[in-house]
Amino acid sequence: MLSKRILTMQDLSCVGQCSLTVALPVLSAYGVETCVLPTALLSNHTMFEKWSCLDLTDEARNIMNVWKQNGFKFDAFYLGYLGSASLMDVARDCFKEFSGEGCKIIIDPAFGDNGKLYPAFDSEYVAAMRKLIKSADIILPNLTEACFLCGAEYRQDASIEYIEEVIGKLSLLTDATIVLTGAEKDGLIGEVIYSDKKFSYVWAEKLPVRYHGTGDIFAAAFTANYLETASLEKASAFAGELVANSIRATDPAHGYGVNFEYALKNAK
Ligand code: PXL
Repeated sequence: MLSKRILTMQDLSCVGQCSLTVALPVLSAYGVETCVLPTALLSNHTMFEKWSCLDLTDEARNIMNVWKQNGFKFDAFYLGYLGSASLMDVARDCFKEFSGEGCKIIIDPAFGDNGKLYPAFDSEYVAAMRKLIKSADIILPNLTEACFLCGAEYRQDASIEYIEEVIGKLSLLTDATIVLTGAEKDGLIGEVIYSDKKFSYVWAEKLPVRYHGTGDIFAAAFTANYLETASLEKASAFAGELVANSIRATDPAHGYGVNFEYALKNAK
């Protein structure tokens, strides 16, 4: 049986249950051949007080030169935390060089949460991402990222009407389908999806705790399921369930990520 072959581009945080250490196991568990282009090597993710970071732009160029000679192609690209604007040029060149037939580009902007940018990022990074999402088929921003990208005010208790207004603004910047994650209403959490100029919604019970790294689990599981089902709603529900099960399995004393390993191991 032929499985899809994906290239995921994001950082390798040695400690932290995020980016590549999440994407690889999740995509593999769901039957996707997962190739990686690590964008940066970090001691740990940047929600810890201290971290080190080696940008891998130069090595990515070396890797791509060899890939070209080997003639590699991919069925999809899935991008998460990149680390610097120069990696976005690398990404664009990857799309040009290594897209197989019908290749899908899925981008999680992965630069902020709770109304703030992650510590390593600034408005230049956001501006570069604003350009990169023009190449995407699907983007997976949370509300913070959507607001930064389109210049809207971030509102903590955003109504669905406001979220739709933000998505409307964001859709002026890209033709990509927009799957806005972490929307909330009436005790529920879910996705507001904007595709072919129409909105749809996927809701689940909102759990009373929030943890770091759940966006990366959502994006990896969404990508795996979407490649199989081609359904935005099914992929969102599937990914939301893995996130919820991971949160349920997490000891609150474990503050830097969620127990997705348990959820994956026990998935039916
Ligand atoms: O989970 C997103 C993420 C990925 N990679 C690194 C991060 C973060 C969020 O802070 O710091 C290095």
